[in-house]
Amino acid sequence: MYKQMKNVKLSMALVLLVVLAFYGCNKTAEKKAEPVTDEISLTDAELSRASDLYFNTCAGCHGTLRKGATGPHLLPEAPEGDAAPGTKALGTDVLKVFMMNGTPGGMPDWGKQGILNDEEIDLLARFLQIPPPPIPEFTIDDMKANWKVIIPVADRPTEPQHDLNWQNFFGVVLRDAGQVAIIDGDTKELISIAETGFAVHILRSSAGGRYFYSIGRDGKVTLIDTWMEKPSVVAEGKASFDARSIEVSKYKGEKGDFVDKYVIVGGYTPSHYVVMDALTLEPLKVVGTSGKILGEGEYLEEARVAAIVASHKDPLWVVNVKETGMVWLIDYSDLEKIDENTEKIATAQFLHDGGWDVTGQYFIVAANASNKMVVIDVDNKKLETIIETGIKPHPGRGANVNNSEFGNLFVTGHLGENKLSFIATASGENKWKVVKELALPGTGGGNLFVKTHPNSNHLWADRALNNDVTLQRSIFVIDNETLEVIKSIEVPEQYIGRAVHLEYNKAGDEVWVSVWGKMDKPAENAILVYDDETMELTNEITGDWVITPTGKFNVYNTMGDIY
Ligand code: DHE
Repeated sequence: MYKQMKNVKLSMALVLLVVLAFYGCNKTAEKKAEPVTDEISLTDAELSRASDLYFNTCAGCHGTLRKGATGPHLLPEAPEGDAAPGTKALGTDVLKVFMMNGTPGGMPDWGKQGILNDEEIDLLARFLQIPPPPIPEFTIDDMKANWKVIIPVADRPTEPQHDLNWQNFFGVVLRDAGQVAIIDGDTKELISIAETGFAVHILRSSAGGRYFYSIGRDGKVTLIDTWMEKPSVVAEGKASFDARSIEVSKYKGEKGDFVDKYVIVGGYTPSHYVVMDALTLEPLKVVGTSGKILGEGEYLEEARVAAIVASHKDPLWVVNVKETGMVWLIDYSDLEKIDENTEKIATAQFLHDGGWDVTGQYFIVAANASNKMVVIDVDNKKLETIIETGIKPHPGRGANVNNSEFGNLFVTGHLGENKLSFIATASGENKWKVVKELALPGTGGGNLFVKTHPNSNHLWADRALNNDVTLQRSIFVIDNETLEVIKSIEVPEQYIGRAVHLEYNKAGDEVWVSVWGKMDKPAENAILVYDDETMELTNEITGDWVITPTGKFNVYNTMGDIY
């Protein structure tokens, strides 16, 4: 059972649908049905297969334990007070209809899309009517068994082994290839390709910038040394079966020097965080994140770790626990006391992604299924405010726009509606007010990421999850002064895929965009570079190796949290 948690292999189409499901599911059930009385039983082989299918297609939205997150619960009996009926009350036929046709609430039509066949739908419909299997353990011993130092610290170079401008390197996730490409931002040449975990989700840079850390959906962590003549993986480990976030320790000051001492990995399954040695990835500490909703409600075993950021001013990580809606401020200065030195702040449920305001005092994070943005005053370790912005905010790490009328603004887009919200962060009467809402051209939401740079007058936005094929392939440039769209750009027609994720170069005069196409058609995938001022396409990075590019991370901007 759950063998695929250890070796997940999803097709890109499947994952796109998981994403659509995650962001589109409705927490209330749409249909009622006659109860079924037949006893459901599955053979061991069926149970194992159904668990894998569920993990790949449903868990992101409904949770591994099926208690519901963005989507409704999928438990045999409805929990008390929950509007959605139990799956036994819905019965096999109705569940099959949902999986075949989807729902208006955003559930994908898995069957019609050909992602699940009739037999798989039937198996899943029966599986959903029996209690969910427990989440298997993944202990520190399992982590140690998966830990490997490939090049010991003593054997690594003490200075860069190339003359390249490594602070302007880009690490680009080649998602379905399970690789990360290191590209020279000056020449746009490929420098090396590192083998990483399955479906790498994000990269983060070490505080000094030398290393890239990657985290895969399979919980695999890799450490890439950009100082090597050919940047390569120097250590690897595994933190969980399923993960999305990773960050280093960045603090140096009176309380000690923790720069690049520790790395923290957030687990989706099981729900925990893991602290590792930042230079070797040796697992040092595991702390479970299960807990009560907002600190006092129902106890949830499945309380997944979403975004993590590191303070530059204190030995602190900000860890967002999705289902419980608790933001944990973790003081890592004494690993023995890390749990007791953690401040847990109740905010809003379904925390997802976010970033720093420009001062580094506030961390602003989406509680996406609650349609809220949560602001944490990290300096003073307290909840600052919660702002209603729109349907399913999705800032990525957000963008810090400087505007002469409103001062500093933090920007988030929304998945569920066509809106960018500009939130004033500077002191004054507008502080934490949405001072501008901007609709992008065309209808529907689907914006995933926004980005700007201190040296730029522009904000760039994608529309990767819009239903319209033209909008999916388009990016939009907004003037930071007028806060209006000044250009819509469709990627060249030979590239067939979604235009996703934006990243500036170190100087802030170029913007890189991925065209996330099919895995078996590299010629339709590309990394495109636009001049920020003229908004013209200047470079097309292509090749057999450009397979499903998604996130891109410039060393300088990532180490400095510049966005
Ligand atoms: Fe992401 C960030 C979770 C789907 C690309 N994604 C994040 C973060 C979380 C998250 C918690 C914040 C990490 C941090 O800052 O520490 N993402 C999830 C999901 O649970 C979800 C919805 C479904 C899933 O099963 O994974 C999901 N994400 C996607 C995608 O489909 C994307 C577009 C492509 C992919 O890799 O699968 C995608 N997510 C990204 C990227 C970032 C990210 C590029 C980092 C943005 C940045 O600029 O830092």
